[in-house]
Amino acid sequence: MSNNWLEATLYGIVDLGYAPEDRLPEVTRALIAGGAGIIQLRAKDRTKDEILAWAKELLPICREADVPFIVNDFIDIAVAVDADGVHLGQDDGPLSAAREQFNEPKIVGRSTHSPEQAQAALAEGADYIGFGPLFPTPTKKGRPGIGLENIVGVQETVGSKIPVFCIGGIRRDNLPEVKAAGAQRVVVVSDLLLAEDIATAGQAIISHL
Ligand code: TZP
Ligand code: MG
Repeated sequence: MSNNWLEATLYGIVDLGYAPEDRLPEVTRALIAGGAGIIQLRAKDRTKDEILAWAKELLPICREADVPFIVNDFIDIAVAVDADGVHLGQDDGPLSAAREQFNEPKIVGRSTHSPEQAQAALAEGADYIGFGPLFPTPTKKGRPGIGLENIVGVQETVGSKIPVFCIGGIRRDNLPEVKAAGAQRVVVVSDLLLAEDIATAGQAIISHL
């Protein structure tokens, strides 16, 4: 795996809440064509057998494009398919536990919801963080929006060391506001996955960052 992903400005999530399960390969290809420099498989409330099967299906597509393939939540699935990494939330245990289960260096990312959590993730050795949700979003139910005011600070401190991907309620129509607030990299889930043409929408997002 190359380190090109460190330059990624768009992080694509293949989220089973939006992507039809019989179209995951084409959705993944479209996200990559749209410029996503890193891809995550996220499937809440699905069985591990299903997620394992989807991971096996999507990994080669990402490999061929030299785009890292990250599994959300499940270290064991990431290890089983030899994914490029895992993404863990605040309640998903220490990052070191994930690293120990991989027998080679892999990407370990962390969701953060405050500047303090962002700093803690950096100190804990995260390879990148997600920072948000900036706005309330149905994709992450029950979490308040954290607003735009801390982006600059987190970007300057944590973002000078590891990639900081702003996330949560970001759409093509509010991207100028998010960028003006200091965001340099974004994760866009629903607006991209529900777009008529995912690849074109992705390119539009990148060109406005
Ligand atoms: N973590 C924080 S917000 C979020 C996740 C996974 C969901 C982002 O989805 P959307 O549809 O782009 O708001
Ligand atoms: Mg999680």
